Amino acid sequence: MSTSAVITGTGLYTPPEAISNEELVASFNAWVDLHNEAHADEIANGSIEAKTHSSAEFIEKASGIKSRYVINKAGILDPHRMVPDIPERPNTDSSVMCEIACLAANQAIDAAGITPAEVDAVIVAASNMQRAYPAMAIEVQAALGATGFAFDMNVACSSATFGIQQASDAVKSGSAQRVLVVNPEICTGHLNFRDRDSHFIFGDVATAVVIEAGADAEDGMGWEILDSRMQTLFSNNIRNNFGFLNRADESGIGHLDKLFVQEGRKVFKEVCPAVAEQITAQLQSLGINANDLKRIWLHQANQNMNDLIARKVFGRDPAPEESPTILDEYANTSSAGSIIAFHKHSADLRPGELAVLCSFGAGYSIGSIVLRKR
Ligand code: CO8
Repeated sequence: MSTSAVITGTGLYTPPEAISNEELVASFNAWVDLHNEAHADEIANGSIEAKTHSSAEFIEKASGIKSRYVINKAGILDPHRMVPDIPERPNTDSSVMCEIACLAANQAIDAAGITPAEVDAVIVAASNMQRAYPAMAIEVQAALGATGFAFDMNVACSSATFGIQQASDAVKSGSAQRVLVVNPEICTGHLNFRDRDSHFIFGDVATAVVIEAGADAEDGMGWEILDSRMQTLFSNNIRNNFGFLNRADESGIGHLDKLFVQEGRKVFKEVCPAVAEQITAQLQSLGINANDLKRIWLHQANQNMNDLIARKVFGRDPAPEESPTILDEYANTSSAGSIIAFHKHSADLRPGELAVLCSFGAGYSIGSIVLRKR
């Protein structure tokens, strides 16, 4: 593995519809009132507990989220439905996940200054795949007109950074020359909009990056991948039991564990120190001082988490531009979050400047990539 790997292009697809905290809370509270009215007798005799209203102020204070983009707004906000309304398509049409993946991917391919046919590997790396098979990546490969091979992978929120490492290894070993890693995240499909603790957390988006062998990348273009570190630590604190075996036990069908469930406080406490330690150890082993970093693009799950991690890494309060936030506008978009921050807040870096791209989440999984602007 002598050649280097370079990120030469990024892309971002943002759905046209957005839901503010206020809109989301109004719909949630309307559902709570309907629910409590329908169960007034059981609530009065103590057999069930009344549901409690949500609050836009709580959401912004606890998470930093103000709004989120979604594939379908009306279905989510309808208090009688609270699920996105995304009609199934015939197998002869592009699937919705493939469609948004291609919208991000084509931008990344254009930014890299290559043609789709020059891409010889496609990795769809995301938390929420639309179906079991054929792989989403193979549908994306065909829709783009890419060549070579394609596969899906899922490491929840760390799917993008783990995918970039796979791509980097592929170009370094020569198994591919130009790899597209694409992260279509339709998180609202697996979010329980009737759960007060988590109904505000996620949004929908797609991101993409192109990784090329250094020898193929135009001089002065893109970001050299100096180092990548991946770590996984098993935890049940972020879990979703949806899967093909659900039908083998009818008693569990429709239960809430088939959607996103988390112990948010535990995640916060356990993941923040592990992320800061990983980045710090990585920088030390590369002989890089944290203050030589121009930027860290962190996973976008919670503003308080990011503030804490950035403070631990830099050993001081970083300036807002050193650790950019997109969470306020996009909410948590799982694997896409750090890539959105990278895509939107990287154009001002100059050749030679150093930065870290880092994700963390379910698994637990932590991926950190040190980049140098070419
Ligand atoms: N409105 C008003 N009050 C509320 C609400 C609400 N919506 N929700 C909770 N409260 C109340 C609680 O009842 C509690 O009240 P009390 O103190 O009286 O008991 C109080 O607020 C505090 O509750 P919490 O302790 O739960 O609140 P926190 O301050 O911990 O904030 C967070 C909750 C925001 C969830 C926070 O814990 C957090 O962000 N933790 C980290 C989560 C994280 O990073 N998770 C990563 C998950 S993403 C991932 O890995 C990808 C998974 C795959 C994608 C799936 C797509 C669907």
